[in-house]
Formats: sequence, structure tokens, C-alpha cells
Amino acid sequence: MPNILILGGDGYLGWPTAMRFSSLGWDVTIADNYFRRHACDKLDTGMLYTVPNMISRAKVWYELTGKEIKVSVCDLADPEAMRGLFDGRVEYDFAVKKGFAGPPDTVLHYAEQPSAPYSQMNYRTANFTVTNNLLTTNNLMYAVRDLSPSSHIVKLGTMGEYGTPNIDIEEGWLEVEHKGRKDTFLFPRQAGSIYHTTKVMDTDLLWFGVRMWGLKVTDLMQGPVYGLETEETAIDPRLATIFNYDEIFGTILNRFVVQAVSGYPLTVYGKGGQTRGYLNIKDTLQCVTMAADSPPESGRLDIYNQIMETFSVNQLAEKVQKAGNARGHQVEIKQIQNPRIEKEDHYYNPTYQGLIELGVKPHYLTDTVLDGLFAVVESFKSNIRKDVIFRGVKW
Ligand code: USQ
Repeated sequence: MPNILILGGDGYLGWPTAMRFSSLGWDVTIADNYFRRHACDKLDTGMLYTVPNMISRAKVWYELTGKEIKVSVCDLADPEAMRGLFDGRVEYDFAVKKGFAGPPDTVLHYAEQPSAPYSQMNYRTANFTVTNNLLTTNNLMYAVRDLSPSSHIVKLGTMGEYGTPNIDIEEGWLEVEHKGRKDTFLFPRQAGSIYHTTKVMDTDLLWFGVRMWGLKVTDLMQGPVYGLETEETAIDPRLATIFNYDEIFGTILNRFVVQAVSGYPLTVYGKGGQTRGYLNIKDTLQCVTMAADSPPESGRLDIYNQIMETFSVNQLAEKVQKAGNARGHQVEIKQIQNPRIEKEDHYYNPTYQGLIELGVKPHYLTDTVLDGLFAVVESFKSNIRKDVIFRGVKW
């Protein structure tokens, strides 16, 4: 069986991804330092519901499916913790089978501080974001180079690395003709937060490793994800993924649905013309599994834009308002002063064909999909805390 190591395996995407690979028959190991849980506690962000920790969830998964997910609770910014997962020094915090899982065929790297507002709170959160994200990526790159050079690294990047340029966004690369000569370069990056800037730097690190040492890397430039149900989370409520709706860790569509259910006016920042590429969490799972099945040759960096459709903030708000009103909520939309520094009215035309060509079948944001999301959020309505929805972290 192929063997996958998922860094950041406790997260919103990491845990559902771990269950998906396990379902598909891969040997799965997850590693995480619980940053997200600790930060949520410290900042008192609340969550829609509580979720068991990695060990408890891996035990439930084993009881229900007979499949093992090995767990390591560790800080991957520590190079020895990272290297232990490649050379066998790791001591698993949960494992059914004794002994080392072996060096991974594939490493899926989600293990980053993922919030733009968190990175913009103050110099300490900015520092943490820079050190955590870059050290983890660098530790991974060196562990693969030194201990398992044939491992395929699948890195979660972000569409936000490109920013909102006034030209079409290509899939990772741009051919440039200059004074009669041509070459191909990484598409220009101009990130809009310290968090997004660390993702640009990650790309630069890994592109260096590809050129110098022949690493095999796939970079998935993902847009904001929405939703909470996957085939595997539906098996048992104890397998649910972490769901944030607060300003720091919640992403826009998940936040809007929670706001609609709790009677909080939808928080459209500024003019609401900010346009991004979105995808359902189910499609994140399709994309990462297909990317893992299609490794590049040694010395190649493959880049895919991981989005399924684009919407402006206003369009999302209108969709949520329509779906919410149809379920008997009285959904109000309110334009508020934008706490971020970003273009509110801009050109946006990204290409995103690569993953479709690999075989991904998109789940679009239909009324039925929104209805399903509303139904789940409504069932947790009594847990929603209005005081954490907006705190106004300024850029
Ligand atoms: N926005 C609002 N109102 C809100 C929240 C957000 O108008 O209440 C706007 C933001 O100003 C922004 C857009 O909605 O223009 C998206 O914001 P977001 O908070 O959903 O997403 P973002 O901060 O960009 O980050 C999220 C994830 C991050 C991932 C990124 C993909 O947290 O991990 O990398 O989406 S992307 O946006 O393509 O860079």
C-alpha cells in the first residue's frame, strides 16, 4: 500500500483528507501540534461544535472501519520532529500496528498557520506565522532531500499568492518575452497579508529545492473552502471536522451561513466587489487525492489552481440571503468598513483547468448545496456566539 504522511492532520482540511486516503487504502500517518485548537482557546474564538482530539478521532476511525491512522502530536517547526517522521525516530501517540510506518511515498503539507487576519493582528502573530510556516516548509524540504528524496511533496498553496492582478492569472507559470528573448517564470506573486506572503516564500523555497536537488513537488493554489461534510465525516458525528465561523479562523461562506442562521447581518467588507475562486471541501479531497496519484517527475514543480468557480463577496452574500430566506431566516446584508487593505473592485480572471483535466468533478455552489450547509449549521444554532463573529482586525 502507498504510504502518506499528512502534516497538519488535525485541521479543517487535514482530518477529512486523512480519512479519505485511509478509505482509499493508503497507509496514513498524521502529524499536528494543535496550533489551531490552542489559538482558538487563547483568542476565545469559539467553534460551531467541539471535536475530539486526533487520538480520539483515530480510535473512532479504527473502531468503525478497521483502518489505522497513525498519529504524532509534534511541532513540525522543530527539525528533529520532522526528521523523525522520515527516519523512524518518531514515537507515535496512537498506532495500532507496532513499528515505523516507513518513509512516506507522498507528503501532504497543510501544517501552516492558515489565517490572514491572525497574521495581521500584531508583530507577534506575524512573527509566529513567518517562523512556523517557513521553518516547517524548510524542515520538510530538507527531510525529503536527506532522508527520502523520492517522496512526492504535495503542498497547499493559495490563490492569494497571485493577488488580484489586472491580467489573466495563469496556472502557476508565465511565459515572458523580453527584448526578443523568451523564458518561463513563476507567475508574479503579490500577496495581500503576511500569511499569504509566507505562502509565496514557501513556493520559492520548494522551487529552489526542485531546481537544486531534483525534488518532486505539486503546489495546489487553493481558494477559500466552504462546507463541512464529506463521505467520511458523514459516517459518525465524532468524525466531524473543525468548523470555525469567527473572524480569525472562519472563511467567508461558512461565516455567512452561520451569520444568517443567528440573525447577524452578513458582514460584507467594503464595496463587496472582492472576487475569489471558491471550492467545496469535497473538491479539496478530490484534488489532493488526484494530485497524489499524479506525481511529477524528479526535478519538476507542477502547479494547479485549486478552485471550481469565482464569486464576488456581494454575489456570495446574495446567494446566502436567498437560501436563508427560503428556510425562514430573515437575512440582512450589511456593508461595513473593510478592516483589510485590498482592492474592492477589480479584474479577476484565473485559469483553473489542470485539476479538471486530471479528473476532478466539481461540486458547484448550488441552492441544494447551500441548503445542506444551512441544515447542519441550524442544528448547532444554540452554540453560535455572536460576540466572536466580528472583531475588526485591521491590516
Ligand atoms: N470577507 C468579507 N467579509 C467577511 C469575511 C471575508 O467581505 O466576513 C472578504 C475578505 O475581505 C476577502 C474575501 O472575503 O476579500 C475572502 O476572505 P476569507 O476570510 O474567506 O479568505 P482569506 O482571508 O483570503 O483566506 C482564506 C483561508 C486561507 C486560504 C485563502 C485562499 O483562510 O487559508 O489560503 O482563503 S485565497 O483567498 O484564495 O487566498
